[in-house]
Amino acid sequence: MELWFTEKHTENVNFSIKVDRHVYSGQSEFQRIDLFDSLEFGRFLTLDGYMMLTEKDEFIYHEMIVHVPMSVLPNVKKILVIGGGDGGAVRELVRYPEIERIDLVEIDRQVVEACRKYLPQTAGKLDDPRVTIHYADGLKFVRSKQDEYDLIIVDSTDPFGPGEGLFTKEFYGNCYKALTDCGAMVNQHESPFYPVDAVAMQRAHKRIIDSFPISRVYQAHIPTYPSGHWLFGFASKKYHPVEDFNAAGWKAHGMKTKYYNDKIHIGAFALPNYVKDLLEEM
Ligand code: AAT
Repeated sequence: MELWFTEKHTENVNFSIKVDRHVYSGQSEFQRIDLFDSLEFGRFLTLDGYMMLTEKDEFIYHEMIVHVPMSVLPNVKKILVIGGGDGGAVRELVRYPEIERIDLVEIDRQVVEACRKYLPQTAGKLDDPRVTIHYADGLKFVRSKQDEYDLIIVDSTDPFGPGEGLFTKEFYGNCYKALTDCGAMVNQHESPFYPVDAVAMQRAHKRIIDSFPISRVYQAHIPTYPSGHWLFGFASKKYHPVEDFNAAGWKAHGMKTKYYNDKIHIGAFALPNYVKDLLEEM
């Protein structure tokens, strides 16, 4: 019998991946966690039936959420990652020797444990000595922080369930306060394509531009997320993601990447007209 994972992308669109093998299922206090093996995308992680990452395309998401801000902000020493219990963002961050401390705030311990066991490709660097894992709600964690982080990466689930609070005005305001004077926040910013997703994306964007003086959106192609067209937000106190892009500084790291490069960095901020309209029409 064939087994397929299916996610409803809209009422009228299903996205399916043929499953080779069921790997793990668990129900935590917060969500249902499943891992499957597939021939096309390798092992993949879903939460409450929604795709979080696959072995074959996670490099796109994790490189874009990390290397874009890291090549703009000078002197990043202390970082807060909210969500991202799979460890993919941390794996890209620990490649920078200048980073001194990474606080990872993940609400669900069971996600981290499952990824440590079954997804070493992403979780393999969670034991780096610079990383401290806090099992807490990111919304609550940032409330008490002030002038502490050079970069905040919001690697969260979508704006329903446990991730809902990470798309609120209160959360973005607290992130602003938690950042140093030169700091920036990067978040996974949902998809502009299907109207059901675009509404949530627009609402989040409005709240971010109300909270930060500089706010830009950039894009990447992520095959296993709804429509494949995904956005990230770059919200900053001082540095502009394109004007202050330090291509030479980034290249000096000599880092091998599979998606990110200096041309992609600039190009990712060039948005299709329909996306510009969505961002401006609020
Ligand atoms: N790195 C790509 C994978 C993710 S997973 C996002 C993580 O955010 C999950 O492990 C989830 O448990 C955690 N999370 C959700 N809500 C909170 C919260 N309030 N505080 C801390 N962590 C939280 C991102 C996938 C993006 C999917 C896009 N469709």
